[in-house]
Amino acid sequence: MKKLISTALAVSIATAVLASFPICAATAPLISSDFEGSLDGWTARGTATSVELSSASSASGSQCAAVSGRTASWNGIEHSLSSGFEAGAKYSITAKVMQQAAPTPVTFKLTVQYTGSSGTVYDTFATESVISGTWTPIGGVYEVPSGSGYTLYFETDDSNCDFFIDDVLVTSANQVGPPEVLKGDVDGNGTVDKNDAKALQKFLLAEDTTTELATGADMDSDGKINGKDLTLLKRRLLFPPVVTTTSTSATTVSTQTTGTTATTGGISGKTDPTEYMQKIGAQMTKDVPSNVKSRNTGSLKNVTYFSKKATHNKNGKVWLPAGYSESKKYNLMIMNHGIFGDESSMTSGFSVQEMASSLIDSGEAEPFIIFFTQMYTDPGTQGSPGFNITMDVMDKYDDFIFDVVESIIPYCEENYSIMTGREHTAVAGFSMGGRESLYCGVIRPDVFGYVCASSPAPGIVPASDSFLANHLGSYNWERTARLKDNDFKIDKDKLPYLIMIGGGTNDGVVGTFPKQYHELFDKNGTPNIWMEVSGGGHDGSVGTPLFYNFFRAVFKA
Ligand code: FER
Repeated sequence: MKKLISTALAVSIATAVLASFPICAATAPLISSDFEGSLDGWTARGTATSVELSSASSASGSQCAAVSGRTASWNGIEHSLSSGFEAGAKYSITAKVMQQAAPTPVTFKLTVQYTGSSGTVYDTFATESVISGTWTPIGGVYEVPSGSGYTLYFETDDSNCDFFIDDVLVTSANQVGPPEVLKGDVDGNGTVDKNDAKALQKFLLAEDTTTELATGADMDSDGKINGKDLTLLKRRLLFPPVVTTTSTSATTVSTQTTGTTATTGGISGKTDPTEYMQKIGAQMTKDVPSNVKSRNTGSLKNVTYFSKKATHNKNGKVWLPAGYSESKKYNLMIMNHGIFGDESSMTSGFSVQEMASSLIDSGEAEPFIIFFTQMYTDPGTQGSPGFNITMDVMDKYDDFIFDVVESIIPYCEENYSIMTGREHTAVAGFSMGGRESLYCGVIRPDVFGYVCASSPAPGIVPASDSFLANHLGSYNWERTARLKDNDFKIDKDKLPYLIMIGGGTNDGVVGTFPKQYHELFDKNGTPNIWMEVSGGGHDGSVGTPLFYNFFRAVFKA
């Protein structure tokens, strides 16, 4: 009862607070398609293309629109923007897209076709890289250029893959008079972050009704502040809108009758990865000379970077080899920890810095710097999640793939003297960090040329083991794993130069899962090196010899 009263009180106060800011009346969306009942005016673009409602997947509800049979990248799904779409006005256009057909990321494009003064214009205003199996938000604010016959459509960059769309929303984004409303900015400080959610929650629980809320608290623009706004704000923090710049100069394309043929644009390499892995595989050793592990001559320091995916700062540690100098250029190694670990976890127990020091100082390894990560990537959590085994937590570990590509590597490029490109970028890790390293290698071979997984944990492909089953009971593994077995097939022209996996015969945590990853690569014809340590457990007994071999071979193909 107390809670009911306080909520009612909070709402009435909230309404009073908002009354001091005139909020423009919310206008009905131009398009709001959830594909639960009908295609809602969406049709196929391209003669061979087919569009239908599907319950194979959905971003919300139980259905989406499925697009198949595309024979060119511009084929897709379209909707006319005939009524209410006015030149000079701004519209927010958002949607979710998903593809399961391409193992490597596909760039999706949101484009408006219209007739301008000099002919047909294809104006792409939002692009998003979409990895297999993940519903991904796409969209932005579009300022309508002068013209006529506007049509909105979804296409891709260089792929003809089948795809799904869901939750398309086109609404007016015009600001009517001051103040400018930043949705979700509850505390009015010009940014949207977890403090806004905290402030709104406090307000709704009537813990703090003295602080004025900014108009951004009214997420759904209904003139009221209630639990719905909090839910929407939490969603907004989980799925930040894609930041796109409204195109000022649209590209005029003279013809699109044949479309663009898919060019994979092969990754240039020095040595053939299959040959390189054969060569290195033959030289593998489990004996690490003790002097190689004896001292660390480099330096380690704490760093903080802004994670776009987590929408807050995250910590890392950077190791620089002895004599590091801005006048030289270094390779970059990303080093990932085990579950519930952090950026300190891999700095002991595996002799990582010691072996890197010794091998770089002696010239046996190409010089590299190491970025020790804290993988957990969650807008709602600072640092590691602590011991908490849920599928949502596993999902936030998998979101590391965005963090490393969008934020960690650019941070290293800005702050250290490193060489860029897959030839100079490696990803390695232990257990959960091995799992994420494999995920990065399989999905982003364009970014990571060298991949090493020590005792990798299960779960990138459907798997159930006692560790998780004990905590979660029965679970729909098929639905939650991000990849399918055949995603372990990597195009010949994109193969990493090294995929090294290690496992111990006495590992009581991940059991034979490491070997299963190796077999999955083999089954898909993807070259890889497997090292089994007899009697090895879930620790450095596998990691140390594996990294020793990896460090000697990395960046040398
Ligand atoms: C699992 C077993 C082990 C799992 C993760 C781990 C995601 C990770 C262990 C570690 O990082 O040490 O089933 O599921």
